[in-house]
Amino acid sequence: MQDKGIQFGFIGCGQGGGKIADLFARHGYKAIAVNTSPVDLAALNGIPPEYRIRIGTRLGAGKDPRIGQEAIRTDAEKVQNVIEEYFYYEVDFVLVCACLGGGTGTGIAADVLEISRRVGLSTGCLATIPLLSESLEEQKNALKGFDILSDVNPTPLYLVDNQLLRLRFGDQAILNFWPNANEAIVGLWDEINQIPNRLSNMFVFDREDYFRLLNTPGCFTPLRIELKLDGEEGPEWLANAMREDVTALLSENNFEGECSRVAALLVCPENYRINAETVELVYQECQNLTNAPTLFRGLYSDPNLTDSVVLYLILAGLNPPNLRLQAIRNKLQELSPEIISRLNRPVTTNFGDELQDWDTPNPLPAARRSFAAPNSSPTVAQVSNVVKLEEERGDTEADALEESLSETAAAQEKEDYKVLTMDQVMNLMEAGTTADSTEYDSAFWDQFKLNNKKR
Ligand SMILES: Nc1nc2c(ncn2[C@@H]2O[C@H](COP(=O)(O)OP(=O)(O)OP(=O)(O)O)[C@@H](O)[C@H]2O)c(=O)[nH]1
Ligand SMILES: [Mg+2]
Repeated sequence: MQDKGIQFGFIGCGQGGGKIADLFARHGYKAIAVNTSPVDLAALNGIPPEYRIRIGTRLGAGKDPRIGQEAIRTDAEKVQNVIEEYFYYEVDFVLVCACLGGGTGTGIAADVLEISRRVGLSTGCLATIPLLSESLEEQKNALKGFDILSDVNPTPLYLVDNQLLRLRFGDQAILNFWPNANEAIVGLWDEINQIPNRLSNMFVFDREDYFRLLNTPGCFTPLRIELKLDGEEGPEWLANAMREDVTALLSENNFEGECSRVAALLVCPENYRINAETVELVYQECQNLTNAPTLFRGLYSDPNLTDSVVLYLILAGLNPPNLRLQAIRNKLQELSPEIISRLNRPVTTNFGDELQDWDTPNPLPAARRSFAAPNSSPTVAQVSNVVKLEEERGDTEADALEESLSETAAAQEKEDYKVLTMDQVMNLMEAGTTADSTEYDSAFWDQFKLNNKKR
C-alpha cells in the first residue's frame, strides 16, 4: 500500500458490498467480506479466503434483513476476531461497504460498523441506494436500512446512488454493468487517496486534511471533473468552465446548498503553466458553489495528463439526499393497501423458527445497540463475580448488570433467543477480569484499546 495516502481497510457486507470490497482488495487494499451466502463469498477473488467470513447457518438472506441481522449477532465474535487480527495494526480507517436493498448487506451493515468501532478503529460507511427499477421490497429494505444506519451515525456516510451509475453505464453490456459501476466507485476513491502522497510545492492536501474531511459528521461525496484544455484563455476561463460541470454534478447528487468542509484538488499537466489568479478563482468558485466555511486546497502537476485538467471536489458534512429518499417513500406510500399487505406478508422459514421483527424501530439508543452472540451468556463464575461486585460497591452499575443477567437467565429458561447489549458484555468481561479493581469503569476497555492502537 506504498502509494496510498490513508491505509484504508474495507469490509464488504452482502453480495454487492463484498464485490466492492473485493475490488478494493484488487487495488491493493486490505479487505474483508462478510456474508450469509457461501456462494457469494466463493465468487470473490481479490480477498484472501481466510478473510471471507461466512456468518449464520443459512445460504443467503433471501432479501430479508432480519436474517442478516440474526446471523451477524450470532457470529459477531468471529467477525470481530478477524477485524482485530487483520486490521488492528495496519489500518487507519475502516469503510464498511454495503449495498442497501437486499437482506444481508442491509441487515448487517450497522452491526459490522459497531463491531469495528469496538475494535478501536475509526469507521465510516459506503452504502448504495437501489436503482429506481428495483422491486418494492428492495426499496423498502433500503429505506429501513438507511434509518438503521443513521441510528449508528456512520462518520462519514458515503451514499452512492446506483441510479446515477445506471445513467452513466446503462448502455453497456449487462455483464459489464456492475463491474464498471463498481470500478467507478473504487477507482475514484483510490485516485483521491493517492493525492496525499504526491509532492507539490504549491498547495498540498495531506493525510491530516483528508482525515479531517473523513471525520466530519454527515454525508460525504467525492466528485471528479475533467476539463479539456483547448487554446489559451483568460484568468477566469477555468473557473467559468468548471462552474457548469460542478453545478450539474452537485444537483445530480441532491446537494442541498451547504456542506461543512470541502476540498478542491486541482491536477494539471506537467508542462502546463497555470497562473495564480486562475487557480485562486477556481478555489473561490468551489467555495461559493458549495457554501462551505472550510476549504482545503491542493494543486499538483501530473506527467500522465496531457491536454486536460482534473478537479477533485470532496464534500463533507452534507445533508442526506432527502429528495432521493423521499422519492422512494412516495413510491411506497402510493401503493395500494393490497400490495402493501402482500409486501408485508410474513414468511415462514424452512427452519421453522420465528424471526424477530426487523421492521419495528430500534428501541435502544444508538450507543446501546446490541450485537453480541447468544452464546455470550454469562457463566456461573461471572454471575458470582457480579454478586461479589455488588456486595463490595453496591453501585447502580452492578444493579443494572444484575438486572440484565436475570433477564438473560429468564430468556434462557424460556430457551428464547436473547441478545446482550455490548455494554452488558463489556460489563461481564470487566466483572470477570477486574472484580478486585477499585475503579469500575465500562469505558476502560475502549480506552485501553485506543491507547494501544499503533498508528
Ligand atoms: N453498486 C453496486 N450495487 C450492487 C451490486 N450488486 C448488487 N447491488 C445493489 O445491492 C442491492 C442488494 O443486493 P445484494 O448486495 O446482492 O444483496 P445481499 O446483501 O447479498 O442480500 P441477500 O441477497 O438478500 O442475501 C441490490 O438491490 C442492488 O441495488 C454491485 O455490484 N454494485
Ligand atoms: Mg445476495
